[in-house]
Amino acid sequence: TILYEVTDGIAVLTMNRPDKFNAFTAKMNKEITDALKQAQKDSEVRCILLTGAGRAFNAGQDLGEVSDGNVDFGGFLRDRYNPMILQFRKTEKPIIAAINGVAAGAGMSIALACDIRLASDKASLVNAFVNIGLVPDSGGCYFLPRIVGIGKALELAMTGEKVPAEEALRLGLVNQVYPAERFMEEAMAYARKLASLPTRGIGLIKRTMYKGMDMDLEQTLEYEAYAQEVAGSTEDYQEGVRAFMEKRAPRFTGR
Ligand code: LHQ
Repeated sequence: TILYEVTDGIAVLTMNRPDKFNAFTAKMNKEITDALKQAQKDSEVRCILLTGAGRAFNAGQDLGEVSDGNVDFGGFLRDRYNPMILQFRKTEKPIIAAINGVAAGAGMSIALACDIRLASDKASLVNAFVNIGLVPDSGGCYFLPRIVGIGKALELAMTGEKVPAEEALRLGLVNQVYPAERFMEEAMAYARKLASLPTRGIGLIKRTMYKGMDMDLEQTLEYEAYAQEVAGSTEDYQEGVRAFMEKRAPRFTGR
């Protein structure tokens, strides 16, 4: 249910159940988790791009699987979704959500768990949980208020209304919007740019900034000092400074 391909240092993960709007099954949750682990291990991979096949990005949990009214919701989330969301955070490489179409429910949550969100002008985000009486899950209650602020987060979660790409851009819910006709080209160009940057430094930025959101100033300053020791020991730091002194463009290798 997931296609995994590495090109130009980018691991492209395509959620591939187009006739079901790429809705999640247990298999898909597991395959995304495994693909992220694989991308983390593969030193050739310097950026990860997550997208959906067909018209949708991801419509959330496949409701066909949970419609009989006898679902262990807590177990469902703890076993399937929570490990997947945590893996986005553990992956110390930039992850882009290339939101090609609608992202709803847990499909919106995984887009929020990515580090950068790019959207097609035909895409939309729907915090669909409330429409079926549920609570935003898969990190929805963590990421959404941190990205758009508590006021807007509560509104989106309580109304479940569809947010079109342009409005999502205005809210800071997505970083860029591109015309649908050239969406994947633009998203891949963005990914290639990220893949050419100091990968270890970026991994440390990701870890430190996310940690900073949950720590006080003093703890964050201390963690920055630690992270800088690690970043300062990379080849890319040496190359960056050398290139600056020599007034030329740096050639980063991700080491
Ligand atoms: C789908 C789905 C879908 C199956 C579209 N499942 N087929 C965690 C723990 C435990 C349990 C529950 O869930 C969770 C986490 C969650 O994610 S809860 C939230 C689950 N997701 C939703 O409630 C979203 C439901 N879908 C929609 O609201 C709409 O389909 C959206 C807004 C995504 C798209 O609307 P449209 O563009 O109007 O398309 P559509 O509704 O016509 O859907 C297209 C097809 O995709 C259709 O199939 P069909 O055979 O009739 O063409 C839908 O049935 C199917 N589909 N979402 N989640």
